[in-house]
Amino acid sequence: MAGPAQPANPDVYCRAIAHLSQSLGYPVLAEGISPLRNYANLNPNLISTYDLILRNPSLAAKLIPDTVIRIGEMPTSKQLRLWLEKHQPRQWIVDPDGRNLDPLHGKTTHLRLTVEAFAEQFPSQESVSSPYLDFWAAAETQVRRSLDQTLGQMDGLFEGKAAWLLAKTLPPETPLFVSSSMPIRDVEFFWANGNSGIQPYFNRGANGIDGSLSTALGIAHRQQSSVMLTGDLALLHDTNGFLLRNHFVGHLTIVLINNDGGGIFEMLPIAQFNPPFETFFATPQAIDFAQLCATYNVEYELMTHWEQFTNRLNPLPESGIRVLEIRTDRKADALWRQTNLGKFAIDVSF
Ligand SMILES: Cc1ncc(C[n+]2csc(CCOP(=O)(O)OP(=O)(O)O)c2C)c(N)n1
Repeated sequence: MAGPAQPANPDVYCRAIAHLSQSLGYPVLAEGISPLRNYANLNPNLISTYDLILRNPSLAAKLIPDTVIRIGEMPTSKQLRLWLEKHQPRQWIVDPDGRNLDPLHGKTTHLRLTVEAFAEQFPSQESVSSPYLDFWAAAETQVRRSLDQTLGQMDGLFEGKAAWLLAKTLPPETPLFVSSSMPIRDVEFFWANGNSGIQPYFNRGANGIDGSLSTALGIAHRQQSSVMLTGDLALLHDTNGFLLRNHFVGHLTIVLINNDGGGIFEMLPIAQFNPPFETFFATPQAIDFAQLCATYNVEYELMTHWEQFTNRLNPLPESGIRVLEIRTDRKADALWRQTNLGKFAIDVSF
C-alpha cells in the first residue's frame, strides 16, 4: 500500500517499490497522487482500482490481508481506511518521518527509513507469485475494463471524466498539480496505470485549498509545459496568483472543474439540509471565469465536449497561462459517484 508521494526521484522510488512487491509477491495498492501508476511497466503488481474493488463486500472479505506494508502516508481512499480499520492487519509503515502516520491506531510498527533503503534489504530474485496476488490482479483487470468502458462511452461532462482523460492524454512527464478536494479523489478513483512518467504534485498537511494556483505556477516555472486540475473554489482562493504572469516563464494549462461551489461537501450528510447547506457549506460564488481571466489577461476557453478537451491537452502550448473551464453539475456528479462507484466490482469473478 503506497500513499501520496512527491519523491525527489520518482523513477528510483517506483523501482524500489516494484522490487519490494516482486520479492514478496505482494500487490501494490497505488495512490493516484503518486508517480507509481505512471511507471506501470516497472511493476505488474500495481492495483489502481482498490477503492472500487473494496466496495464489493464479498471481495473485501476475500482479500483481507494478514500483513500490510505501507509506504508513507495513508492513501486517500476512505474505503481502504475503513477496511483496514475493521480488519486490523499487522501493519509496517515505511517512512523516514518522525510523525505518527497511523491515525487509525492499528497494530503498527513504524520503520523510520526510506523505501529505497528498505527495499535494499530484500535480495534480488525471481518475481514471487501467490494466489492472493492473483485475486487482486484479476479484480483489477475486470474493474478497470468496466470503468474504462463506462467512462469511454460517456458524453456528458461528468467531473471524474476529466481526471480519467488526463491520464490517457497528457504528454509524457507533464508536471501536474492536483488541487484538493474532489480533483484528488477523482484522480484516486479514475486515473489508470500507464507509462507517462507523470509526477502529480499536491499540497500536503491539512489539504489546504489556499495557494493552489501559486504552487502550480511555481512548479510550472521554467519547466516543461504543465497542467493544473482544480475546482472553482480552490482557484478562487488564490486568483492573485495570476499576478505572477509577468514573471512566469513556461506554460500552465489550468483545467477548471467549475461546479459552482465545494463538490466535496455534497458527500456529507449535511448536504440533505438546505438551508443552511448552500450558504454555509457549498458556498457557490457564481463567478464568470471568462471575465476573471480577461481581468488578468489570461487565456480562457469553455470546454463543451470531451474531444475539444483532449485536443487542447496534447500537444500543450509552450508559453502563457490558459484556463480550460468545464462546467459541471455538482449535485448530479455527487449522485453519479454515490450511485455508480459501487457497481464496477459487482460482477468480478475469479
Ligand atoms: C485554506 C482552506 N480553507 C478551507 C478548506 C476546506 N475545504 C476543503 S475542500 C473545499 C472546497 C473546494 O471546492 P472546489 O475547489 O470548488 O473543489 P470541489 O470540492 O468542488 O471539487 C474547502 C472549502 C481547505 N481545505 N483549505
